[in-house]
Amino acid sequence: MISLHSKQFLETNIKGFIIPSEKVAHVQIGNSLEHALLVLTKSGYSAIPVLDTKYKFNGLISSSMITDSILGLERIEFELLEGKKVEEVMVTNIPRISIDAKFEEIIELLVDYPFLCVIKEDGYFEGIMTRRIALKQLNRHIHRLNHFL
Ligand code: 4BW
Repeated sequence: MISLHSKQFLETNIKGFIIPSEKVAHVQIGNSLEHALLVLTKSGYSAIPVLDTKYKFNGLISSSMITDSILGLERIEFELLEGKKVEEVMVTNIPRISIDAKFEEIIELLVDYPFLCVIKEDGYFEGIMTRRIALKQLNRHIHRLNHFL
């Protein structure tokens, strides 16, 4: 009985649980690092997605990637922020998931990544699946299982 319920949970589609693109703080590839740092600081998130002008997903950028890129020998060279672009600093080698993904796949990935970007086949950005949402659902599932014990 318990294993049947766990299987059902792991096979649940993530569709109803993602944060949709319009609610996700993001920057665009052509933006300056100064703008990106402003968005990161104002939103309060440590890393956010990078999109192109057509809202296709390109990568991720974080505050630490930005500071690292302007780190001089003796000081942080803040004057470089305006001239550098997001695309020079962002990372692209990160997992992407589809809207058809199931909890089984994403829980494994969320061990290493705080959030996963949900991308359509044509590259358009659909939203993110966060560690918080996944843990919340897992917690609900564990508490439901307790009723069977
Ligand atoms: O502004 C915030 N609002 C709320 N409600 N929670 C926040 C906020 N900032 C941080 N948190 C909490 C969340 O629980 O701290 C965790 C770590 O944040 P992070 O990574 O290091 O900025 C948050 O965990 P989470 O909800 O599982 O989110 C995991 C990561 O997903 C965040 C951030 O990089 C990204 N993220 C989440 N919501 C986002 C977002 N990026 C852009 N736009 C969003 N709406």
